[in-house]
Amino acid sequence: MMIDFMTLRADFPLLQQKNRGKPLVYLDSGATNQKPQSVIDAMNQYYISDNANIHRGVYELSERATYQYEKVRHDIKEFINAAHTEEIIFTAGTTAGINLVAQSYGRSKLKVLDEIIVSAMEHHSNIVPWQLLAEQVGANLRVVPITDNGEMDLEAYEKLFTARTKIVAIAHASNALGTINPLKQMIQIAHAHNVPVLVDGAQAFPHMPVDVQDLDCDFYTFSSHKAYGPTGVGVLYGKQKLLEKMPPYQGGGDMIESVTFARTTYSKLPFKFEAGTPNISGVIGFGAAIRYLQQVGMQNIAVHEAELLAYATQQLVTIPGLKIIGTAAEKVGVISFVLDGVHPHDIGTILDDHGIAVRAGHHCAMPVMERFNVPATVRASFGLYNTHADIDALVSGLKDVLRLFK
Ligand code: 7TS
Repeated sequence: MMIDFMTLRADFPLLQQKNRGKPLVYLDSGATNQKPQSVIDAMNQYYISDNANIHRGVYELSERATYQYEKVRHDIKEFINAAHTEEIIFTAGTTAGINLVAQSYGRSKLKVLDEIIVSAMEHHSNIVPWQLLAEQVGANLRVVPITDNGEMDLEAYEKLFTARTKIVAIAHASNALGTINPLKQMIQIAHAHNVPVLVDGAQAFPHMPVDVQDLDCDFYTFSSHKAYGPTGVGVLYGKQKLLEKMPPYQGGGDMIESVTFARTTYSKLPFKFEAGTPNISGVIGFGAAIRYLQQVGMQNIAVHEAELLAYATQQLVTIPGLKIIGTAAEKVGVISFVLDGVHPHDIGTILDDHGIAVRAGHHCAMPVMERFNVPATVRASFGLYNTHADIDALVSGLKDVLRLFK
């Protein structure tokens, strides 16, 4: 089905506003993206008519809330093609999912001198939880280097495996470079060494179809707020046979079967990993976001954003002194760049005056900045609502930056 992306913009009420008196050009979807009306409505409707705690009330309202919450779990299972609904754990976001795996799987499996493979293009949330684990158990991190164009160095990756390697944690797509990693190949290599792989899907899930069985990843995490849903909610997918053996990460209500001071037993999956009252309205909002993504179609989104990326790249390279950081063959709609003689923060501030929202900084990927020897970059990142006009505005804003600084 052909989708007219121009008309989809009208689904996002926030995009109709001005920024510093100019029409808002929102190019920071990598940080968080805007929400369609249907997501906002679903959350409002939940509070207007269905709010109750879940999994405990015998009354109709609680049953309704529980049904809606569990339906989203089922819908996400279908959306990412997981084998079982119990493999979908609701979390607070990508960061929470990675910490869960590091502390539950990692802490129970890793011993002194064991090794964790991460890459040099990871977001801090796929580095620091592993460093914390490494400190706790006496393990070490091994880092996959990246090439000059921002791709994973696969030869080096393969050489990092030793008998001590216990887990690999890699991004599906880099938030600072845009690189889409050759996950299937990387997972096959890890599995050949009997090592499980956690995928940080934060920057891929909103942009392309994801099939966890086809990837054969062991864990896959993502955030709702980068996928047109609300903040404070996300998913950890894990293979059932791994999740079943993992100890609970947090204790509390809803994750137990019975509690006595002598002995507590835990709930079955997925509840074992969902202690306390979860973000019910957030999950329901995320469910509406998934329906929205299904209506537009992930393949359509991938094609639209690839076209935007090609157009933006072609336009930006015409700007004198502009250098794109991250020129991998396969990229999501993320362009990081620096401009000769102008600090990225100054570029961000001038663009803001033009109504353009971009991110300037290290993007929570300081090792990437170090690798490319830059203090920071400007990053334009796209969502399904972006158009050529947004990119034209960016280019015109950058020409103004040049006028002011030269
Ligand atoms: N992993 C990647 C690759 C990310 O890009 C981010 C957030 C996270 C993990 C953490 O996600 P969270 O939802 O738990 O915070 N990235 C960004 C960004 O690029 N700009 O702001 C947040």
